[in-house]
Order: sequence, then C-alpha cells, then structure tokens
Amino acid sequence: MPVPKAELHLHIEGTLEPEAALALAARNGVDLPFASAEEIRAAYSFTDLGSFLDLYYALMAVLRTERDFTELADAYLARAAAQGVRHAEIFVDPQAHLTRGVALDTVLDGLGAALAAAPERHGITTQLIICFLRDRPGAEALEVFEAARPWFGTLVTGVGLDSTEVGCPAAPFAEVFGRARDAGLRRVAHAGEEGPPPYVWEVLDVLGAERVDHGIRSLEDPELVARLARDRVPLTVCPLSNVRLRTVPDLAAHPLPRMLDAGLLVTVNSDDPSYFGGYVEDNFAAVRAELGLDDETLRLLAANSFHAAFLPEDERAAHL
Ligand code: ES4
Ligand code: ZN
Repeated sequence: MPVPKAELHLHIEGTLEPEAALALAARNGVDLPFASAEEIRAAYSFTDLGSFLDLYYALMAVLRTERDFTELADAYLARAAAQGVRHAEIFVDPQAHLTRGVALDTVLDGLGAALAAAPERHGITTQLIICFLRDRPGAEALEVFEAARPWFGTLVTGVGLDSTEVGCPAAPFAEVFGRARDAGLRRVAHAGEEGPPPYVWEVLDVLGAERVDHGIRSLEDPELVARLARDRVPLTVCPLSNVRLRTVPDLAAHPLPRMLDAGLLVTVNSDDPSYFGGYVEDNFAAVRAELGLDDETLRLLAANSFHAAFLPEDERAAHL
C-alpha cells in the first residue's frame, strides 16, 4: 500500500491522458494533429519548460464542456486515490481556457462537481488553486481574479502563478496576490524551476507566496536557503517533471536529498503526471530507487506534505 500523502503541486490540465484527449477530441469535434495515443506519447520529448508548455496548451483544445472538466478531475482523483493521496490541492489555469473561448463557469463548475464528490467517491479532500499565467499581463490576472470571486472560499481556496518563468517577472502580479490575501485566499507561486534564486526571492518578497512550487534552484543561494528554512516555507518538488524538462540531468543528480539536508520543508509531487511519466507514488518510487532514499525519509516526505498543506489543524492532525 502506498504511504498516505497530500499532493500539493498538480496541474489538472496536466492529467489529461492521451487516450482521454483522443476521446474528447472525437466527442467535441476538435481536430488534433495526432491520430493515436502512441503519436501523442511520441511528442512527449521535451527539451525545456517551453517545449512542454507548447504541447500542454495545444492538447487543452479538447476540453470544452463542463462534463469534460468533471471527467478530467474525476479520472485524476481515481488515479490519485490508488497512489495513496488523501488530500489534493489542485491547480487550474483559467486563462488557458478563457483565451480559447471556454467560460470560467464551465471550468470551475465542471471541476467543482468532481471535487465535491471526491471525499465520498475517492476518499480525498481537495482544494482548488487558480493559477495566473506569468507570461500574460497582470491586468488580465486581475480580471480573472475578480470574475472568480463567486467561487472563493467554497471551491477556490488559493491563487498561484505558473507558466513561463525566465524573462517573466512576478512583480506585475503583486496587486492580484495582495487582493487574494485580503480575500482570505492562500498564495503559492512557481519559482526556481528554470529561473535562478532571484526569481524565488521575488515571489517571497513581492508576492508574499506562502509556498514555492519547485524552488529547486534555491540551493544556489545560501541566504535564500536560510530564509526558506527559517520560515519553514514549503517547496513542492516534482522529481520526474524536473528530469523530463531537463532542469536536472537525471534523477540521480536531483537536489532533493541536499534540500532535505539543508533543513528545507520539501514535498514530492507529480506536476503534470500524464506528460512526465508518473503520478505521485511513481515519483516516490523513483526517488527511492534512484536516490536511495530510505523508508524513514519517504515517511518524512509524506508527513511534510500534510505539514505543508493548507489544512485546518484538526484535519492535519488526523493525517499525521
Ligand atoms: C507547469 Cl512544470 C510547469 N511549470 C510551469 N508552469 C506549468 N504549468 C503547467 N505545468
Ligand atoms: Zn507546476
């Protein structure tokens, strides 16, 4: 049995499996430049974050109706449950859908139906984090934020920041992150995936991020490591993602053990599991096999996931 854990870094659009993409393309009359699941999998050969994002955004074209989003999330939750996930804080990219004509209520109500059913159906509690695309304008993020207010507190519990990192400063999102704080939402941001330490400092100091997604390059700056350790800022690390996007040369070279040794609150997550070769327990199994982490360290990583989760203390305690 996989160890019980929380998944804190999971893009719901990144759970779209090739077979599901083809079925949705047929059902919705969407033309895809791929004729088979094998052809789609053959395109999963990435050289960096950008080459992945191109395919990730292209395949989303098949997601059109509320039902599509419900089925997408339900399929993820079924797989997550089998991998020991008891609590999932799920990212969604509303702008990736709005910009191609899919309305916000289609996305959020569709996901919301699956998430509402998840405790009974899959034994998983959930939260939803709306992420803003950092390669698009801050003003657009503000519009999406305001449009999503009806779902705050009930479905949407946080905001995040993702997509292209290098060359896209976080500062234009300071206003929307401030409004999120004022609205009682939690704040996370991708940083230090491809970008050097100043990108991590920026999401901490300018956005007030409470968790850093990836953050693997933080080790290059001892002062940053000291800050992250002192404040117990969780880092949601995604080992298989880092290998597939070539931010690390191979799993054996992954900085996860050094991050643990440095006293950082590290968690292991799957990011975009359909694209990166595995769900969260597959990531646990990979770091066990390739980094030689022992059972005690794996249990620590699982416990960290509940410490880093945005759960009320009584629910956190029930998992530990
Ligand atoms: C992402 Cl791996 C990764 N990095 C940044 N943004 C993303 N959106 C979806 N997956
Ligand atoms: Zn991510």
